[in-house]
Amino acid sequence: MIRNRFVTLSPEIEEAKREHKPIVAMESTIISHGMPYPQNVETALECQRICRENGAVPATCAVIDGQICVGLTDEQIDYLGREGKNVNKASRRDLPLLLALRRDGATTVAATMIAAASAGIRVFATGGIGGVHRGAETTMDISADLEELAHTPVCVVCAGAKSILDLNLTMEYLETKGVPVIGYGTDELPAFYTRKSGIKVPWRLDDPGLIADAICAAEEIGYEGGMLVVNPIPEEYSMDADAINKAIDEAISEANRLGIKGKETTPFLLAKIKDITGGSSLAANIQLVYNNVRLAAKIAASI
Ligand code: PSU
Ligand code: MN
Repeated sequence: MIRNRFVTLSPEIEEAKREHKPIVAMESTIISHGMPYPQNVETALECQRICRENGAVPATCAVIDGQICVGLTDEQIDYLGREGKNVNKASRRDLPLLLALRRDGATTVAATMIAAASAGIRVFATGGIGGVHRGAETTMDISADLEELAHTPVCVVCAGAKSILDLNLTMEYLETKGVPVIGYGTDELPAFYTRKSGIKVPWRLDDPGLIADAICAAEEIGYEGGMLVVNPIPEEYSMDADAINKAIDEAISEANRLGIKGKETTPFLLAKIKDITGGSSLAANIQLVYNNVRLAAKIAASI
């Protein structure tokens, strides 16, 4: 735990730390850039409720006025949701500047892992992580989320990765960096909107308690880096693979045609896929996040 003048824990998180209660971190780029208003705010608040219902204290993270905030008020969440893309999308490389200039930033998985680790929080729930983009062999577009998983000791629970990414290369990268990838109740990497990708994961665990044991073992040996738990979207909300893959291909072609690059790529693709699918991808996205929060709370409670 690294406490300094740039990190603020909410009173609820301070108390949870003091009393050794289970805590689950959550990101805020998903609020500002990952979903439209008002579903983004409704989803973020519902995630916090589900987290509490499953025995853990929610710590949504963002940079507000140059402070890394661990635990946000409902008003702060509403602000990030309403402002949407006007808020800086804050990944690792943005943090020093946002702090020094006293700006606001919605934290990506990478930046949220840094916030969580600075508060000694070991479990983090989100929807999808960034990864190696398709065509990365020429663009070198690889999300900083993967490097963060290699270095920062936080267990991230997600629904796999969208096929806007090259899933095979993403798995290779995680292997090279020594990041454990654990399928929760599955042998396969889920592809976010669908439960299967055809790509094997190195480990499968069916019990949140065993995932907690792995986190504790890593901590005891001073293991550098985090872990990735991949949790398939519940069957009843999973999408038709052909339809969603067609929408993703179309969104990628459009991004290439418009020359979208850098940090704009992922938010552009997410919004485009939502439009192409007439909003049904958003409904699936919301449900898989809830499912991940439930699992993360159970893992945190077992530590
Ligand atoms: N994937 C999603 N939804 C998201 C993101 C990714 O399905 O909201 C967001 C997360 O905040 C993630 C970030 O950390 O995008 C990755 O952005 P980039 O690819 O620019 O690193
Ligand atoms: Mn990128």
